[in-house]
Amino acid sequence: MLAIDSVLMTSRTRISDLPATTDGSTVVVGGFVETVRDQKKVQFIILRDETGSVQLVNPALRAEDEDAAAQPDRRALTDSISALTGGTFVLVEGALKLDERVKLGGLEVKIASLELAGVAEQEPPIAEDSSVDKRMDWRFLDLRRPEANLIFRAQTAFEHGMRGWWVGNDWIEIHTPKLMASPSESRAELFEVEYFDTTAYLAQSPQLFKQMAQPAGFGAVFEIAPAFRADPSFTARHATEFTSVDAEMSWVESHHDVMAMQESVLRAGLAEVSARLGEAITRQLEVDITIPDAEFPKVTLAQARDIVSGTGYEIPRADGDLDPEAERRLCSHIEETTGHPFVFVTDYDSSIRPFYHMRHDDNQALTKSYDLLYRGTEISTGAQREHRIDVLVAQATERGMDLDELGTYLDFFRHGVPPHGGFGMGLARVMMLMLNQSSIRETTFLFRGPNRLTP
Ligand code: AMO
Repeated sequence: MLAIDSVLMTSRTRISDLPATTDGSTVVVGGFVETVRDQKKVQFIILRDETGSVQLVNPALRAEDEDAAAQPDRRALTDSISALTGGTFVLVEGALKLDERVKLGGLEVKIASLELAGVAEQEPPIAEDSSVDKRMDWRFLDLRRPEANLIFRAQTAFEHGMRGWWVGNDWIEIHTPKLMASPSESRAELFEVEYFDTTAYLAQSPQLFKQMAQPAGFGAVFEIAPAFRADPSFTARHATEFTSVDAEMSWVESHHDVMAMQESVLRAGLAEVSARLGEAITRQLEVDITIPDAEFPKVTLAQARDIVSGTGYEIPRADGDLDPEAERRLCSHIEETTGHPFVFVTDYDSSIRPFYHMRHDDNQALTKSYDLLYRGTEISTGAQREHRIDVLVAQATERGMDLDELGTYLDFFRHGVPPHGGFGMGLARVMMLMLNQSSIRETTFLFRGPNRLTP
C-alpha cells in the first residue's frame, strides 16, 4: 500500500485554478501522467487532471553526475520519473513558474516531491486513433481524453439548464419504475426479465407513468432516466439502454402547447451549455453552440414528404414515415431556407403512431403529434394524448391490443384526468448532434448495444 500524504491531497489545486500571476509559490497538483520526456539533463512530465494539463519539470540528477551521492533525494526523484508509466496518478508539490515559452498556458511546476498515488502497470492500451470498439473496451481510459471530458461537462450543463427551466416553472421531478408488469410502449424491442415466479419487462419509456401523474393531479412532471429497447441495430444513434428526457403536462389544447414547452426547455439547456462551455467547445470540438433566434420551424408530415420528394428522393418506407435519408434531406432544406438546425414535423398519420396519440377531431387519419429533428436526425417524439377513455379503448381495440394487459393504464383514465401531452427525447442523441459527434457511443458514458455489456 502506498501511503498518500493527506495534507498534500487536501491542498491540491486543480490545474485550471493555478494562479497565472504568482511566480515561485508552492503548489500541489494531482492527476495522471500523460507523457514523460526523460532527457539526460532535464525531465518533463505533462500532467492532466479533470480540468486541464500542466508541464512539470525536474532538473535530472543521474548516478554519474558529480554531486549525485550528496543528493540522494534528488537522485531518487530522477529515477522515479524515469520509471513512470503513462497513466499513473501522481501528486506533485513544487514551485510554480511563469514561463511564456511553455505551451500549456505559460505555466510550469518545478517538482520538489512526487508521490505515486495510483500506478499504471503498463502503458495505456489505446491511442487517439484506436477503433471506436477498442476505445469502448477501455472506456475508462478513453474518457481521459479532454474532448470526452468536455462532452460530459456539456451534458451536465445541458441537463442543468433543462432542469432549471422545469424547476423554475414549478414542475415536479418524478422517478418511475423501470421494472414493469406489462410493456410500456409495445411488444416490439422488449426486454424480458425473470422476476421471481413471473416475468417483468424493462421500461422502454416512462410513458405510462408520466401520464399517470396527470390523473394524480401533479399538473406537470419531468424525468431524466434510463429506458431500455431490445433493438438489434448497430447504427450510430441506437442503444439498447439510453437516457430518456421526458416531460408531460396537463391542460394542453394541442400538440402545439407541447412543442412550445419543448422549445423553451431546449433553449434553456442550450443557453446553459453556451454560457458555461461555449468557448471551450468551439476551441476543442470546433462546434459553435448557437441558440436560434427564430422560433423552431414547423412542417406537417405531408409537407415534409413533399419537400423530400422535391430533392429527388422517394421515401422507400411503405408506411410513408421519414427514413434517415429523408430526415437528413428535410433538415438540409430547412437549414438552407431558414438557417435553423431544428424542425418540428407535425401531424403524423394515425397508422404510424401509438394508440395513445390523440387524433384530430376533423381528421381521424392524422394525430396531434410531432417528431423533432435536429441537424438531420430525429431526437424526440411528442403528442397530445388521448384522455377520453371510450376513444382510447376504441383506438387500442382497433390495433388489436390486449385490453386486459392495458388494464392498469386504462384505469388511469376512468377516475378523472385532464387533457395532457408530453414528449420523450434521447439525451445522447441530442448531445451527439449538438457536439457534432459521429455516434452516441461518444456521448454515452458507457454504451450498451447488442454486443456490448462491458465495461
Ligand atoms: P420514441 O420511441 O420516439 O417515443 O422515443 C423518443 C426518443 O428517444 C430516443 N430513442 C433512442 N435513443 C437511443 N437508442 C434508442 N434505441 C432509442 N430509441 C428511442 C430518440 C427518440 O426520438 N413515449 C414516446 C415519447 C412521448 O411521446 O412522450 C417515445 O418513447 O431520441
